[in-house]
Amino acid sequence: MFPVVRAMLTLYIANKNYSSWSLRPWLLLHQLGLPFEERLMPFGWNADAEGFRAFSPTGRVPCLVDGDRVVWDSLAIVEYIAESAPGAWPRDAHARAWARSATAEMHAGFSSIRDICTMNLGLRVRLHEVSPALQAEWERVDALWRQGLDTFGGPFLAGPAFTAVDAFYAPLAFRVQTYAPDLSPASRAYVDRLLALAHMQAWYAAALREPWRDEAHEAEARQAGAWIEDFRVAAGPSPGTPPAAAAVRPLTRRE
Ligand SMILES: N[C@@H](CCC(=O)N[C@@H](CS)C(=O)NCC(=O)O)C(=O)O
Repeated sequence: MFPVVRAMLTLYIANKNYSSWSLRPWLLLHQLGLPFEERLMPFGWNADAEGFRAFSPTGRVPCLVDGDRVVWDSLAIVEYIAESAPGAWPRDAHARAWARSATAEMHAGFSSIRDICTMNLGLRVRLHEVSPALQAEWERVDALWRQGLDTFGGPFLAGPAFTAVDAFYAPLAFRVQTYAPDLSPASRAYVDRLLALAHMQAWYAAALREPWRDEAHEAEARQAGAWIEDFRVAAGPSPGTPPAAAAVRPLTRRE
């Protein structure tokens, strides 16, 4: 019996400057050293036709394609990866249960952080106001991170290795960089560790090089606060709608 050789994984993502959900499986795959092809589809691509539905059943990213299998939603993708990569979750059962709970909390919650402190990597923003709901969510994040680091000994949330729970909170590290919420020294040090990872730096550098501006995301960031700095390259032409023949042939980039 020959082992089944599966096709190369293909991960569809959107703009690195904006797409927090895309970062999660992208980072986990890289941290685990699993090869995959990255297809970056800027917001607005194919907008006049079916948009991201050309490759994703929900019209959203991330979306993983493995031969004839399509896996959508970041958490489903992480679980799919974990089936063939045991390091995706912590080895220790207690740490694994905690990591899964914290991951689920991120996946389903923190709506104020997501709505107000939207991901926009190149910006540094002074918020107009920090509502009680937003403050409470940052305090919850801080408590959760401290609990994981204290309980499992760090340097990552569920112990010595980077796992899926770190991938799920990685976009918050970029949001801390942009919006500078008050955090404990332990959480701040954890953010610095995430930001120092080579793959986080590669994602960040690529985000700053993107010339595309998605007006909906830009408007959210304008509404949130005053822009202190914008480190992105100058805005260039929008990705527009490719000709019909090329409509399902997305841009491909490899890092
Ligand atoms: N629950 C989904 C959320 C995915 C999501 O909202 N993705 C955004 C980009 S970060 C998207 O594709 N938006 C496209 C749109 O709204 O048209 C997941 O975990 O993957």
